[in-house]
Amino acid sequence: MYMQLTISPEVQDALNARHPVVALESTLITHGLPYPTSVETALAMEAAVRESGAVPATIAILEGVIRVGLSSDEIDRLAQMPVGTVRKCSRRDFPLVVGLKQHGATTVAGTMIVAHLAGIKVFATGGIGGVHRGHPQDVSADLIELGRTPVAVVCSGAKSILDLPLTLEVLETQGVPVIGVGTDTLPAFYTASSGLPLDARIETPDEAAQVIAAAHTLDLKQGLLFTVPVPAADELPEAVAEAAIQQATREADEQGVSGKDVTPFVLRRVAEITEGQSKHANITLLVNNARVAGQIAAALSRLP
Ligand code: PSU
Ligand code: MN
Repeated sequence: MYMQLTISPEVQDALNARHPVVALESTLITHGLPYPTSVETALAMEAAVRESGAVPATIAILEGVIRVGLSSDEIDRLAQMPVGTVRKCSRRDFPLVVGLKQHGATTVAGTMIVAHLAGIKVFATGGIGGVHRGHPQDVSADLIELGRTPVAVVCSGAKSILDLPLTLEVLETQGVPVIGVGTDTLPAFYTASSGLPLDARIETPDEAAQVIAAAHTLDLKQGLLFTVPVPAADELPEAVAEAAIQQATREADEQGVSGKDVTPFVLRRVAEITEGQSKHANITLLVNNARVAGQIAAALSRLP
């Protein structure tokens, strides 16, 4: 796929100088969090990347132009756009948004595509998409993109709105290693552990960097998934998370919500049902993942 990118001067300078850069997605800003939490969190993630010694590159499509590195004002404008005016962009959406000069918010899949084209190797987010509970035919494009695009994604696993065992199976089929950072089990976003065992564990950013460097040397083309648990003090009680998720997914089914609308619908309902209890966990893990991704990118740029 050939795409024309507009890279901010700061990000371009960092890439030219081989300084660490971390990509950040925009769907969590437009479809994942309510305003103004969305913009506050996006800016806090950028700050956390900087504190780790890396340059943040928030990725989105504005009036059909694929942008790598947004200003704070642009992030704020994006966050304030009415939901219906910004397309949620995975691989299939790029020709539409670019061709028709629309606004687009990139998902994990979409952000991986752009990050790779820009030469950015590390990307931080909250949770990836997966296989939906009760709808095993609804497989997020994130899983397929992880199988074909060589970017390291740092996240807190996936929300248990998803069928996590099936999600791990698809990642295995796609050839994606799932690596616990200081954990043996798959984090479940709001809660530190799903109880599902992972077959790889590392402890330090340097180890992560070695794995990423090996992946690029081997040139097998797949992505890597590094999973970081939500910090213990900010975990949501599992019973609270589970009850909210069950109610939200039931409502989605009852209301006939389908396709790309399912995840934003469930995210919004879970936040409403837990009345902001989830908000704190959500923000903390996003900022923590941005910090860890910055450390990994910094470690990567120190390798010979
Ligand atoms: N999970 C979250 N928060 C999010 C998303 C997922 O906890 O904001 C967003 C990400 O952008 C992810 C996308 O790539 O939803 C997945 O959507 P779908 O399930 O439609 O593939
Ligand atoms: Mn889906």
